Amino acid sequence: MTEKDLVELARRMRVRILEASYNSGMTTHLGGGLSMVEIMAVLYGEILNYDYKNPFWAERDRFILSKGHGVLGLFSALVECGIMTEEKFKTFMQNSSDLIAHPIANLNLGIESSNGSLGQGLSYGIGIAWAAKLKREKFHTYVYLGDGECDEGSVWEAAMAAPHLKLDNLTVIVDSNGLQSDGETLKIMDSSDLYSKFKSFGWDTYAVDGHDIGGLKAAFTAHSSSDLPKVLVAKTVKGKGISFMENDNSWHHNRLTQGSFEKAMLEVVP
Ligand SMILES: Cc1ncc(C[n+]2csc(CCOP(=O)(O)OP(=O)(O)O)c2C)c(N)n1
Repeated sequence: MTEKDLVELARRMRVRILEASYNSGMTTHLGGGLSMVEIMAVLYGEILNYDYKNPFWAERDRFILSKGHGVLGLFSALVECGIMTEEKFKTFMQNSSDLIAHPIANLNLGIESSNGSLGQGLSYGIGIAWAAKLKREKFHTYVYLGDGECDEGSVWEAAMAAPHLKLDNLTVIVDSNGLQSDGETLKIMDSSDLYSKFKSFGWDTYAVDGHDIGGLKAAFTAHSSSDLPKVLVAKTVKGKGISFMENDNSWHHNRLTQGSFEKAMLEVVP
């Protein structure tokens, strides 16, 4: 896809996120879903290897949404790339739907793993990547973390293990939007220098603007000569793309009224 196509894909994903959230009539995790959009557009539009007609394809790349509350960022990508149907996506948060506030593993829908309890996904991804190495399978594993999630000690046990195991078939994205549910990430647990932390744990480390499609593509495709796992520490804006949500943490988990929905849509519908 061209950069222009990816920008348009990201715009469509934002429309889908707003519609799904509003139609659910519920509070949903909007801020952290919107900060994911360009990263997910580049991943699903360009980087990940998958067959949208066969989500069970053994050689597909694996994507683990460790910050599971970011489901709208994931589901909007899955429906855009044709793995999840429009009909299924419309059931988001409805009674008896497979699509609830956190992902439940369901390969038919392209959902690789169940998540929601923060701090679990990196260890899970390492297990998949390590098994793939041992079995000489060629796919790549991607794990998506939040910066608030990096307060979890389990992230750092896993971060030590991946370079030790030489998992060059693993890429982590840290969505560094500087906020978490209870406030500023810096004030709750100072994780401001995640770049240096991952670097010191032995990772092939990249600092990127998480909304710059060209920069993201370059970092995802950069080839290191080493056998190290890769991490993109992506500076993002929580609520990105909707001016009144950007950096306003009341949108971490909130409900769109008709008024706020219409106001938000004006910013993403040309
Ligand atoms: C183990 C665990 N503790 C607490 C929570 C509640 N929780 C949900 S989202 C969230 C904040 C996460 O912050 P971050 O990872 O930065 O996500 P983002 O700001 O991008 O939405 C918390 C603490 C949880 N889901 N799991």
